Amino acid sequence: MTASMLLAMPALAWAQSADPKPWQLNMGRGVTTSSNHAYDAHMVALWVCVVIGIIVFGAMAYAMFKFRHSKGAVPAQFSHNTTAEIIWTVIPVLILVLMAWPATAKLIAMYDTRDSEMTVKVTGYQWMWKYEYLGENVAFTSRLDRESDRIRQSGEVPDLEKNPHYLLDVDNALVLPTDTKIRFVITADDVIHAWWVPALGWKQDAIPGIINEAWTDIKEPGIYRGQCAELCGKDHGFMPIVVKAVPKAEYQQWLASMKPAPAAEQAAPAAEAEAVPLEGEQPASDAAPTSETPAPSAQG
Ligand SMILES: [Cu+2]
Repeated sequence: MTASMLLAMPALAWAQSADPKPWQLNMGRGVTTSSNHAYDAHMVALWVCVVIGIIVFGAMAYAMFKFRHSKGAVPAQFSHNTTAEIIWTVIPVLILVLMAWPATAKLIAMYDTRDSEMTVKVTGYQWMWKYEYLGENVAFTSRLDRESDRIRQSGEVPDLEKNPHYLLDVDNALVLPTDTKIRFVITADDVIHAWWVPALGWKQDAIPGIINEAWTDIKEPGIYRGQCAELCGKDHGFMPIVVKAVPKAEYQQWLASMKPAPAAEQAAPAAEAEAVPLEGEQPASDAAPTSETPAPSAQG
């Protein structure tokens, strides 16, 4: 029934597929290679724990019932058994190595940003995000949507029915193409923030003066929500993240619509010429949130 419902309402299913559900017990699978790796590693660890739990508690229960005092059991007299100690040391070490091997491979893959097809620079500010599509001349800020802001300022109790994405909506979503290896360079302009969208499978610190890297490849179109994950000041809870993943063709259309109009491009050289006498102010304007020019270091 769930499958037919998903087929009947693809848009709705996409939009909600990655959100946590009430009473959800397990972690979400997410929609990227990294998130699936994390999910797989988690499931392997979970089942290893389940098997160990069954063996250990089973042996304990068996021993308690089989060798109880009322049945005439006599306590063992030995205090050390070298063979047993070697076995119960070696087996856990082997289990840990077997689990660490694939986990390490996945971790290395998570940090391999080579062969990415595009780069988005993410900058954290108190209290919003700025996104720059490097080399595309497209940049914008993304902040808490007005309705969420109104509700939080008014003191009224938010209603899940009326505002299902209270504090999880923004004015400008980060639009990304699906089936594309996207590299992120992540930094901040004031304090440490962290860019976190659970469905993508990772979070990355945004630190002033440092550029961190990450990458993603979103498999399914949809809306994926996240939040700043580093306590960054009084409005830390009010700088959500919304990623809108769309098919490649739709992304290209969107990107074209975001580029400055040709008229504005022609006007740009004149504006630059006027700006020349202000050379001394250059460092300040570099740091301003409105700067359209990506930092050279971010492109390397
Ligand atoms: Cu923050």
